[in-house]
Amino acid sequence: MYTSTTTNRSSDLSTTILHRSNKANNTASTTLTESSSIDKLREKDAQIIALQNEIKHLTSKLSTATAAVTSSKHQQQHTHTIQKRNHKMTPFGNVVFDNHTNASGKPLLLHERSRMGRNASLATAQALHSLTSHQDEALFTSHHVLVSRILEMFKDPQSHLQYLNSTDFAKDILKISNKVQSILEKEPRVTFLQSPVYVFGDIHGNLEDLHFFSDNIWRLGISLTAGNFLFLGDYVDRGMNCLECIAYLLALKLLHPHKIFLLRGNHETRDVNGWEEHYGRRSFIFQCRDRFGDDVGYKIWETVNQVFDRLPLAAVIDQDVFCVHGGIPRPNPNSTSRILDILSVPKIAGINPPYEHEDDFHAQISSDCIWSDPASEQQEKTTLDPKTGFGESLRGGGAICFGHKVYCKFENVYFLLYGVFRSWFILFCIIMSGCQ
Ligand SMILES: [Mn+2]
Repeated sequence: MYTSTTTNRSSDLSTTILHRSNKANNTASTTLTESSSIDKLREKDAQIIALQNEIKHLTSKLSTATAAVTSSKHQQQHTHTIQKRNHKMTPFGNVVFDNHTNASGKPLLLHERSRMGRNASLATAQALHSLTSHQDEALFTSHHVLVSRILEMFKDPQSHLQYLNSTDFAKDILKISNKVQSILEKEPRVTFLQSPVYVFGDIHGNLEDLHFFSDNIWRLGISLTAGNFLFLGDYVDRGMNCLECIAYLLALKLLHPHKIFLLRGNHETRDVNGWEEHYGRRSFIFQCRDRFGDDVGYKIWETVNQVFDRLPLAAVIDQDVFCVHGGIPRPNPNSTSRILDILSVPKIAGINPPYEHEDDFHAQISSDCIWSDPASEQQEKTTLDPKTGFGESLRGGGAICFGHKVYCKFENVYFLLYGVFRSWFILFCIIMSGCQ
């Protein structure tokens, strides 16, 4: 603070003092303003800190929410993957077992068979399933020991002539025949098969045909070839190697009962394969007796015929393809299904000649299966009964032929689309739409 000494100066001084006083006032004012500003600044700082905290809180909340969304998405993807992995494969389309049942306990087999695709290797899956049991493996091994000499002989018959003319071969045929008989007794008279299936016509004692098939179709062996193998009958007579052929086929049946299926032909009857007068050296009975002598030869012939007595008469593939050696049998007036008629034939049937237990109806059904023929165009016009579609065959002896009308009426319930009748009528097609 200053004090004035003169008026002017006093005035100046006063001015100065005033000024200074003002300055002092200003200073005070400034001090007050600064204090207020600091307070405001502090207030602002507090607001900023509050805002920063809020931002932090919101950021944290946002990141938590983002993490939750990401986690949720990931979880959904993960769950989706698990659901996909846990998606169960349908039992049908892979393997169909006889013991599948629905909720009411009824078998699903027939229903599911209709849903199966043909391209899937169903039979292979079935074969793999059949190999899972240790008991089966043991059985397979014991059977393999029994048939090993026959399988070796089949590879090169010329180097096994001593065995083929020995009693060992005769004993092997008898043993295999007895075992195959019990396998066949468990099979129904109509075999229901799943594709893929190889279907073979008459073999007729022709070993070269069997070699051709084994070299080209089951080159790696039956067990390593996908699918089933169906033979339509007529294994003996006409050819010179009836014993070798039937021994090999029965050996295959014994080793692979669920892959090899043998139907019965008209030559699998005693009246035909014992007809030496007609077939001479090419008849089955002649070859048995010529090879092993009358006694052992007759025993072989009779035992193999007992196997023939037990062969199934027909097969149905995928409920589409009906396979039989001869043809469609005549219906019984009271029958609802020809398939059921064939299924009702006794498990042991001589046919020609019949056993005492075979009644007339079953004798006719089984005889028609192995003997009947598709009618020619000429027979269609002249021989056939217009009501039934059946007529007398040119073969005589009670054999019949069947025409267009028979196909149309045949098992339409089952929607059978194709028939396989005799080797020379392989894949005889029936177009259902043309059969109204
Ligand atoms: Mn034939």
